[in-house]
Amino acid sequence: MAVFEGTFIQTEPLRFALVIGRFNDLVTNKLVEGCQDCLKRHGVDTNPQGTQVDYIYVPGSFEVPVVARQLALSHRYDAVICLGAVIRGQTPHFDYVSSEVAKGIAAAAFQTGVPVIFGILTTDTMQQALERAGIKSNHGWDYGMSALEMGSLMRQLRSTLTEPYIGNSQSLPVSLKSASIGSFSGEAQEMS
Ligand code: INI
Repeated sequence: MAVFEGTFIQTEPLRFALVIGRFNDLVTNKLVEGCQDCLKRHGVDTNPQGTQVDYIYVPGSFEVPVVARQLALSHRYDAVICLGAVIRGQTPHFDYVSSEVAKGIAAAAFQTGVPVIFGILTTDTMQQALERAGIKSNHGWDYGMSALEMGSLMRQLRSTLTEPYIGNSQSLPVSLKSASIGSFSGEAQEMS
């Protein structure tokens, strides 16, 4: 058997989309900076004019999932990173927005098979949000790390799991391999 895990090196082929909610942009702009810093220090060209990262802005966190799903469906990206900040106010709005965003982001990943990173801060106060967006630490960095890890892991899995596991098939002659596999055709799609 084997161990598969993501890596943080050789990031040149990886491509990412950042979906960013403008609501509470004092916080979300800082998350973007933290995420860019992480990707850049791991060798990713974060320039919007470059070939590795696209930036897509939406009004608020509630709009993030539909866009994330569309981007994931394109299969242009190794991971889609969702950045937003939902801050509790005096009304139940927070609960509606935060629960829909969490469900929507999970659904986008499940439906497409593309890692969709949950980078939505949900806090009680603006102070708590700012502390997590640069004042104490910057979770944008962590979301970048998750994207690198998942993006590279999924590349490995796609390139390895295109054949079903039939015991120690590595040691079989090619003719026997195809005889035991039958007419299987892998569903995994290679990124171009
Ligand atoms: N959007 C956020 O990203 N964070 C919030 O805290 C927030 N609050 O509290 O209202 C918020 N609302 C806007 C929402 O995401 C949509 O953009 C809006 O409802 C239009 O669909």
